[in-house]
Amino acid sequence: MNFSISEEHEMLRELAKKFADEELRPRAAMVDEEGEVSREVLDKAIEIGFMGVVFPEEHDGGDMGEVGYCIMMEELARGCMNTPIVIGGHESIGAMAVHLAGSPAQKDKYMKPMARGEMLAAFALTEPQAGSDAAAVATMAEDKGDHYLMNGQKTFITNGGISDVYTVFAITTPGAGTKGMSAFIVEASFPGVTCGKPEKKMGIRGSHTTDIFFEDVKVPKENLLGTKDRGFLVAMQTLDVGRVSLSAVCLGQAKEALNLSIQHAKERMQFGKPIGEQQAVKWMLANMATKVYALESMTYRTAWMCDQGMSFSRESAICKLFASETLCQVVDDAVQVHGGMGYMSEYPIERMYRDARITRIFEGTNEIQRLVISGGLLRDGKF
Ligand code: COS
Repeated sequence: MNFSISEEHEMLRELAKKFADEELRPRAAMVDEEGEVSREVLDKAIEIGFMGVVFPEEHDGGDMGEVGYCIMMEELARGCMNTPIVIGGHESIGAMAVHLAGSPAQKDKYMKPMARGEMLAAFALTEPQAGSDAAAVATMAEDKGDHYLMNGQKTFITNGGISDVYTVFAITTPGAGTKGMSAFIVEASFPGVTCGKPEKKMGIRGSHTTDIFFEDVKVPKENLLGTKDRGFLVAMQTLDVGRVSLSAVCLGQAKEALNLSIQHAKERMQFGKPIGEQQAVKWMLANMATKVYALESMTYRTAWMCDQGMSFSRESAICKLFASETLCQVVDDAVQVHGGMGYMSEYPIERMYRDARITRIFEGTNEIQRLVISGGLLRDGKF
């Protein structure tokens, strides 16, 4: 077993850490208040190459693998939750679907500008009546000979309205369930593609979440992603990868909340001594650290499995489940350690508490993760 980090990955960590310290943390409260990650910050992230870290060099990516990508996401998430969520909507799932299923021609046309960050991507699977039940997608893509005619609506799409390209899942063979869905690359500029207004959210307010509407959109035949009627597989395989990097985001936020709590426990004086000398607070910090360490270990092990080409569906569901629940427990304890200050918007913990909640819902609710995990256990008859 080798748990050491390569020199390249260490350099990437330093780069992401510096970016989080200098660009993200100082702006985090403002981003939450204004409801937007600024273009300036995104442009800087693009310039450094953060939008394509996980993709291979031949497609103008950073070739850092899933392990490198998780390192980057963890460090960025220590600075703020919003920027890695915007990057993740693009890199973890939007562009990832093209990386996993795209033809050489599609990779030439779309992957390269996406990996360079010149083209922002989003993943459009969810619909008003198709959330956890991803197979219930109603968006239709009718074969019209030289193109597909797309009609339908997607909802809660991260990076909606700011993306140049959407990876869209639509029905090509009605009545065939998961075997009748196909994936498409749909440019935002195609006539008939429109988006709704940004949703007002409890947390991660700096990321755009909108509906996307498709009205008689002519999607060229060459924009079918992967094999016709096999789009459900593309969605599932993409989400497998996305859930690992989401765990890295949870890890970064959880570490930040723990560090803020340690600092507060050392500084806050009550009964004539720092509250960190009270057993109740010591235990909370110990419990937080234990969960964070377990999360760190499973995230990087699963990212490594992904890079080795091993099967990791179950592990990525376990990661996503544990990561989001750990983050919520850790930020909840962090509020408790901070006392009244943890409840005030003036301090970062209040924002982190709100931001954390979505992680138990998006990229597959935790109930779905439990279904995926237990389904595999019962099928295999063992862990
Ligand atoms: N990798 C490869 N294949 C997979 C897979 C995966 N991770 N998950 C499912 N499949 C395959 C199954 O093996 C099955 O293949 P066969 O029909 O050849 O046996 C097929 O896909 C259908 O799978 P299943 O029968 O499990 O489909 P269900 O409709 O029961 O749904 C869940 C499966 C619930 C797991 C799926 O709908 C899901 O993940 N929902 C959550 C969606 C989500 O995460 N949304 C978030 C919004 S997008 S950010």
